[in-house]
Amino acid sequence: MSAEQTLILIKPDGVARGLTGTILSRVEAKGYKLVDLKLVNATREILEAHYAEHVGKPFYEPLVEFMLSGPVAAAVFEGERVIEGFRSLAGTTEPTTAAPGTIRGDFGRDWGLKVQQNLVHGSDSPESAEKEISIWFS
Ligand code: D4T
Repeated sequence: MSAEQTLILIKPDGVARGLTGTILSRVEAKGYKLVDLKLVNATREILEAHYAEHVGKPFYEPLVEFMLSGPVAAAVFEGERVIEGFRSLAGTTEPTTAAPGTIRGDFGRDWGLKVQQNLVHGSDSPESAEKEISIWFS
C-alpha cells in the first residue's frame, strides 16, 4: 500500500504575508515528505469543486472571494497519518482560539471579516485528499 497523502493549501493571506516558507518548513520539520508544490491562481470552478460542501452557507461567497484574492500555494505531503498530523499542526478553524504552537494559533487572528482568514487548508480524510489532489493538480 502506498503512503498516505494530503493536500495542503497556503491560502492567499499566508502567501501575501510571506509565510509560505515558514509554514512549509513546519510541515517538513515534522517529518512529512513534500511530493508536489505549485503557486496557483484559483478559479471559481476549482473553488466550487473544492468547497462543494459549503455551497449555500453564509460564508461561502466571502470564502470564494477571499480565495480568489491572490495566489495560493498548493502542496502534496506524504507520510504515515499525514492527514491527521497536518490538521494537528494547523490548529482549529478559528484562529483567535487556535492553540498557540499551531500554525493558525501562532500566525492567525480575526480581522473582523465575513470569512475567517486562517492561513491554511488540509484535507480531512483520505477520500477528501484524493479528490482535492485531483482538483488542484489535474
Ligand atoms: P479548511 O477547509 O479551509 O481547511 O478549514 P477547516 O477544515 O478548518 O474549516 P471548514 O472546512 O469548516 O471551512 C472552510 C473555510 O471557511 C471558513 N469558515 C468556516 C468561516 O469563515 N466561517 C465558518 O463558520 C466556517 C465553518 C474557514 C475555513
